[in-house]
Amino acid sequence: MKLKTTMLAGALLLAQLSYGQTTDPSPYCVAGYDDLPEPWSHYISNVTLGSLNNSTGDTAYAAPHYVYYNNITAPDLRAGSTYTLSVSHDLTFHFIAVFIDYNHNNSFSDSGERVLQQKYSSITSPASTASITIPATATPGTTRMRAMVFESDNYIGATNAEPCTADTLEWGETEDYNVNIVPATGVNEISKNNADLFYPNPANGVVYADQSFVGKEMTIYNVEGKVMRHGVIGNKKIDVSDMAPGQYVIKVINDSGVYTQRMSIVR
Ligand SMILES: [Ca+2]
Ligand SMILES: [Ca+2]
Repeated sequence: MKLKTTMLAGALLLAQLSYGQTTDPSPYCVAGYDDLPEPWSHYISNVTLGSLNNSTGDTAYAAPHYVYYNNITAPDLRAGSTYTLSVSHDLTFHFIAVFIDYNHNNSFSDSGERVLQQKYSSITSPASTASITIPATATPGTTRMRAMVFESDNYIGATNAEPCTADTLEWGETEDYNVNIVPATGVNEISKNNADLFYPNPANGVVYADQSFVGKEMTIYNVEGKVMRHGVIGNKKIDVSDMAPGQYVIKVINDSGVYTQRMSIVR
């Protein structure tokens, strides 16, 4: 009996090692399907984004067709950079949608977090793609992404797909992933200059702005995207001694476009 128990435990451990993904979406909302009034398969067969390339075949994950692939290496996605997202699927459903919880509040419903969506009439290819730009204010670190395909008579006429199924959706598949948001390097994505135009970086009590920014409007965000400072840059010397140590993003609109730079304050 003990041997059997040990063998069973070993088999379970092996299964976990081999198939470490989970069917528990928490702390995110439920996103399974009830297969009612009768089973009808819809599936995601591949998700590609950066170094992520996960093929899962032409059948949905076991009912209720939700799986979180938390055992796959998360692709690095740099804030401010643009990537091609591709989702392959069958063709007979109502919606495909992908969400990324950029601000880490355990909800996919914030503005800008639905990064791909196609509705029934526009789904004519077995692959849906979108060019997505990671917001400069996206919270760095491990970040949840959710891909869904579904068909549901309860959802006909809806304008947008929602990230939670709440027992109202009939047929589909949902796949959750981790992506890793990497802070912008502090290099201007738009400017032709390659150096920090706010310096030193990391800063302590004072940040100096490039002369071209004097008189321009500046916003400083924390890593959660909250505005910490907003105003016109009066002179080159900006006092940040009242700001807590941490990571920030400085955004300035000057004559040549929008400039963003990741800035550390250390003491
Ligand atoms: Ca799949
Ligand atoms: Ca969110």
